[in-house]
Amino acid sequence: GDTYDARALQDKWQARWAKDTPFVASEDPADDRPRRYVLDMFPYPSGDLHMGHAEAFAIGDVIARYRFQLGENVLHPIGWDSFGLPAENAAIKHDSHPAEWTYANIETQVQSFQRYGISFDWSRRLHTSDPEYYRWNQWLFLRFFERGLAYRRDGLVNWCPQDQTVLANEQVVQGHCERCGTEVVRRSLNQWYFKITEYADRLLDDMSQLEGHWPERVLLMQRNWIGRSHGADVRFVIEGRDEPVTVFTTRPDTLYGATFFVVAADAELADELCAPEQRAEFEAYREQVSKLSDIERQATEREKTGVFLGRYAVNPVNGERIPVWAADYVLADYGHGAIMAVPAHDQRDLDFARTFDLPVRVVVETGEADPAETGIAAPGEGTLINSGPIDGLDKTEAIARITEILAERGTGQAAVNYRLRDWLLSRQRFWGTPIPIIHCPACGEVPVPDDQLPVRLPDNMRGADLAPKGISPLAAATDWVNVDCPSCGGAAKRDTDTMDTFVDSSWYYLRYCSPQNEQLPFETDKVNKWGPIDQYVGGVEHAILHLLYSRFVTKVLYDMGMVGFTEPFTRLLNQGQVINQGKAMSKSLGNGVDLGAEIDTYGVDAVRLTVVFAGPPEDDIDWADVSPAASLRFLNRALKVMTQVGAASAPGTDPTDGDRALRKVTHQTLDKITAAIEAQRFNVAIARVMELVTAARKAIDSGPGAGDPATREAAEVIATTLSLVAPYVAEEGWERLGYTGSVAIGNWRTPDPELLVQDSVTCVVQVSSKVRDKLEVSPDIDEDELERLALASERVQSFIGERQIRKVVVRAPKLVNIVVG
Ligand code: ANZ
Ligand code: ZN
Repeated sequence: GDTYDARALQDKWQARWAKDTPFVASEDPADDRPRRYVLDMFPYPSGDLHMGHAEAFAIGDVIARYRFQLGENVLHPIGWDSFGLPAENAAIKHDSHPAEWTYANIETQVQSFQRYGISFDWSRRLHTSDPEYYRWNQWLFLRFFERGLAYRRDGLVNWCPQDQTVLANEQVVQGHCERCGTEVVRRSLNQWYFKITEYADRLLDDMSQLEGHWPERVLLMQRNWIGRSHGADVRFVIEGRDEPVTVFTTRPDTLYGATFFVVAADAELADELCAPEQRAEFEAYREQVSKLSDIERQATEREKTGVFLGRYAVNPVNGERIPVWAADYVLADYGHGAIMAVPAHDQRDLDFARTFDLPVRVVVETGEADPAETGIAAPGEGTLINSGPIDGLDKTEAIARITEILAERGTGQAAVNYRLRDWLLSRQRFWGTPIPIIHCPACGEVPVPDDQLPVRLPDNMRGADLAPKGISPLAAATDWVNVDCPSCGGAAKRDTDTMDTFVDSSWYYLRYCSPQNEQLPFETDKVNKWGPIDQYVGGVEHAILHLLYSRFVTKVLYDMGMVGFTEPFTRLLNQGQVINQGKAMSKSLGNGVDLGAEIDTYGVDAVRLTVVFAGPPEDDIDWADVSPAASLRFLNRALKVMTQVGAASAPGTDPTDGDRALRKVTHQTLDKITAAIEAQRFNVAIARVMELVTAARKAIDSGPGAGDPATREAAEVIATTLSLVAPYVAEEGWERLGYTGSVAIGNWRTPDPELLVQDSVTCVVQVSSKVRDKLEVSPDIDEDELERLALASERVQSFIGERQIRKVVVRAPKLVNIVVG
């Protein structure tokens, strides 16, 4: 019928692109086109591509294709984040090897991406589960190890009882496993860590480079995650103990208001400080606490619990004895695991004081009612009282002064604290990168020598061999585990844990610059030519984990002299989600939309156009509100215009002879499209292309006609601009317009400034509401300029005469009314 055959176009142009590879980035040193690195967060091969991919990659492709159109040397690579639990769980279920599921899914996604027409440089494809890739995770681990940035220690870790593995803090979402939703418990284990805390300040401070280029909420989430607080460390003597105990406080000004002292119930210190007569009560309490998550412990609405430890601490500023308690609202691994409690000015301390009938002393006059009576603490600003040498000072002055006093007496000093913890790396699972360390009874932790990398995963394990056992499945692979120590040659064992897969994704963007290199993870000169990444596109779910780890690893590599920049991603775009009927798509709701089915019905271009046209890229798309059928009708109109123009004229006709009115529409529309693309308002750009198609249609039907050079010019601009979202229709239209090469490369037009000048409009000038003059002005004239012109008119002046001007009403560009009286 009247509709083009989407599938036929797709097959035709896919074959052409596969042959011509128009999107391969050039490494030729003589190529002096500006380089541009556009990157989409690489996918996990969980199955076929879904609507979420359709949106993210369509948006990234608009950005990449625009750069190709500008004639830049664009790097737009693709790879797969292919280690991880789902593959392993599938292998256990189907008695197979995780590689089978993984690589089959990758092939499916490759096919779908090719059909979807994304402008990838396929020659740089990588998979993190390939030994050729993961050997470099091991190599990096060893460099971190040499620099003291990878270390092993015992620690309380987050343990997912379902997945039978530890989780990084970043993978625990409100007390639950990020992957499976099971409630996370705490376990003490000996594990590997990356020392990200050493980079906390730089991770915070370098955010100034990202301000304005990254979504504000992502920067805020990172800032909160790192959680830098300024305050003081204060040392309290504990009666009967030689060593004083240090507390961290953000409010040293409230030191005179400390009425008790609290130690985290699960800290070793609590156990040590507990007096014999309190032991039974304490141990029962500690047992109860061990069952709670951090989130539960810190929930403000929870009734406060705790036990008196039978001991006293001495306040260093006034010598006052205050009781020492153990409680769960103080966390063992924050600050020093102990606090001075100031119930008048801290709500958690006040709740505790009221539960256990402890004194409340106001030391900052804030103008609030007495916290002891209202139960509401007064954390605000005010003047110090009941505080000896700092009485009368305001909060900021008092903090400075008391910190000085503490320092003079040697009982404290200014301190900074972070919420950020070191990155827990070890995973007790199979499908990941083996940690390249050998444990030798004589030599300790011995790095696997670089020339023995990669430490490959054993390939004879499958199905039930991989079932979670609480220790890594690799521990059972005795042939693999038992090795000679590289240092002394004695019997030794490999580390059996694998790395968190966030290691894989923390540097993959560097590997794309030299993906086949067998000597190095990446080549510094190539990385510095392409990097940092100009535009990164991906979901906001990675706001902390992946982006924080990538920033950290980049900084370490910078310190090693391996990359020349400190931030990997110059600009970040978080696309919204695709939802349906106002809700996230899910099996249980039955509101899933299948990408393959949409493409079969409407074709790739209509689906891509629909997701990009739906709204600004950051917004969610409700599939119930959009119409791929309307997109298809539009594309059909656009192709028809290009087809008719192609039949009526040939490339190379001089447009200056064409219809001037249409030329102005074309150039002004192109100008608006370019501005909208630069501002990442892709939906607006498409709306403008639609207007241009309408204008061209009119020109063919009732204007200068299909053969007019201006109509051809309009049709060519339709092809080039449409190529960012509807590559198949654009290529086909371009060909029908008489061109032989691809429309996609270097065909963006620059609007002619002469054609951007708007025609004039008539402005009526009134004097006290009577029309006295008419002016020809530009339609975008501003109000001041228009008022000046009106008052400068001799006719107008003669009507004003000697009378006084009361008021000038300006309605640019059409009306000025000068009220005189
Ligand atoms: C006395 C005080 C008085 C405090 C006051 C606050 C207000 P951020 O901003 O999160 O760093 N704190 C210190 N270590 C803690 C731990 N391990 N577990 C729970 N709470 C802890 O908060 C620092 C404040 O949190 C510290 O300042 C301390 O309470 C508490 F009017 O000290 B404050
Ligand atoms: Zn040894």
